[in-house]
Amino acid sequence: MDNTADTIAAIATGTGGAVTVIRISGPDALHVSNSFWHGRKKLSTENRRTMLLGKCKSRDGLFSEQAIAVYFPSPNSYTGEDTVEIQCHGGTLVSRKVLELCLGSGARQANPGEFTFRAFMNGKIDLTQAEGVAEIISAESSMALNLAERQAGGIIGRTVREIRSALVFVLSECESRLDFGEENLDWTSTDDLNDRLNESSAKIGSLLKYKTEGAVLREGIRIVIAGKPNVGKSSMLNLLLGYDRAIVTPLPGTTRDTVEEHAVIRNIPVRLIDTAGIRDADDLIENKGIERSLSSIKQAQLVLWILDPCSELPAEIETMKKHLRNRDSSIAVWNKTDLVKDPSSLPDTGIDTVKVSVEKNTGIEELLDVIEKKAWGHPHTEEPELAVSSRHASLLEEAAEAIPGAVSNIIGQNWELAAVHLRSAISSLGKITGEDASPDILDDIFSRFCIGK
Ligand SMILES: Nc1nc2c(ncn2[C@@H]2O[C@H](COP(=O)(O)OP(=O)(O)O)[C@@H](O)[C@H]2O)c(=O)[nH]1
Ligand SMILES: [Mg+2]
Repeated sequence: MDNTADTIAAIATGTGGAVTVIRISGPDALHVSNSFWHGRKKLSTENRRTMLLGKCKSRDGLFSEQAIAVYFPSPNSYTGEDTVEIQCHGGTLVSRKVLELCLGSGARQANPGEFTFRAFMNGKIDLTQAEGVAEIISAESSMALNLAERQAGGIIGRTVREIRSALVFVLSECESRLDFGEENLDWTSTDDLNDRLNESSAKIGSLLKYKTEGAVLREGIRIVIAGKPNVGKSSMLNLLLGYDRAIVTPLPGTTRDTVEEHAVIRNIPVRLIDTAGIRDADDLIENKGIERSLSSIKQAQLVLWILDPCSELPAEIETMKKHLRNRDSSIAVWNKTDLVKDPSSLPDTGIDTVKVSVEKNTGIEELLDVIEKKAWGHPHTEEPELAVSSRHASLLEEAAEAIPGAVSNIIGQNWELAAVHLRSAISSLGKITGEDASPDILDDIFSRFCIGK
């Protein structure tokens, strides 16, 4: 994808819409477009950024379709290059034919993410913004969307560049002391240098506070619904999904395999996993299902352990404790509280507990509150300012780890070693914004985009 000298074209919209947008970007965008698009006015600098009505025509005259075209001259376009966007009737065949006209007139089919890659190469956006664009497309909740939009707007890139330029300043001071050590130039004091480094560490720390937000919103969490047979696990899955996915019967042992579905709970993308009820069973298939339940519990980030208040209570709690590995990431849920006279008299379970009735739809909001709190690791009433992705977080951590070494070597006037630590931190930060990103990193990031983006 490193060739940015040619002109690329792609269908930029999904199939099935009423209108299709075809994007052409590169030095020959105007020439390519004018060779098949014909209107009363030609696409030109005089008519830039104006919608013009015309037709896309094949040379043999067999294909002719009405289309609107807009010319965005470089550098004021998404890619920073000369760009033309053509809007034609939706439909796979029409858009395919218009794309073929582009390719027949000298453009090349764009690779996934290539328009955004060019925007990055041309300095229109940094790498964090490009990643933000991808996240806007894949956002699953309005919170994830708002945060992705903020990232695409450059909020993370700006902060990282500020930190990086503070480190670059300190590095240049260390290097000039190395080069001109004897000449007693007008140095910045070592205290001042270290103040700048400590301030940078603090800024990195405040970005890293948003690591959980990033992981939860981007990767979501796995919630396993477990418990003995017939306690209402499948009923709970159906309730949380909002539709009947799993079979619910009064017969114990109905769910024999794990059932996995995707949902969004309070803005958090989740995979909900309903499991076979855990008991000593003679049935081979049921036993296989129980094995799967136990391994699902091990892989879960959160377990909802459903308890039946009409059963043998101490044994019910005992089974739960036997199978739960991490009590902090588990919630005990007394279900069927509609069947008990006094739910407040139910015994203590030793872990966070909610009382609900799936049948009567009571206590569910409280359950969602606890799920939300456990997912974020803390109460989360407002939308966070940022959501730092795991790629950014690990590079920020690398940078943060290098700074104390720089500080101690500056105190010891060990300029050479201080410079080594600083260069390492600067390079980690540069990988976030893209100044220092290797072709591998770029390929990996842009290949996740769709064609036409
Ligand atoms: N009274 C009452 N019955 C419930 C409630 N939740 C589920 N049930 C019933 O309990 C039985 C077992 O439910 P199911 O979801 O299949 O349990 P699972 O075996 O744990 O998956 C079904 O007959 C449900 O209708 C509840 O809150 N109250
Ligand atoms: Mg079930």
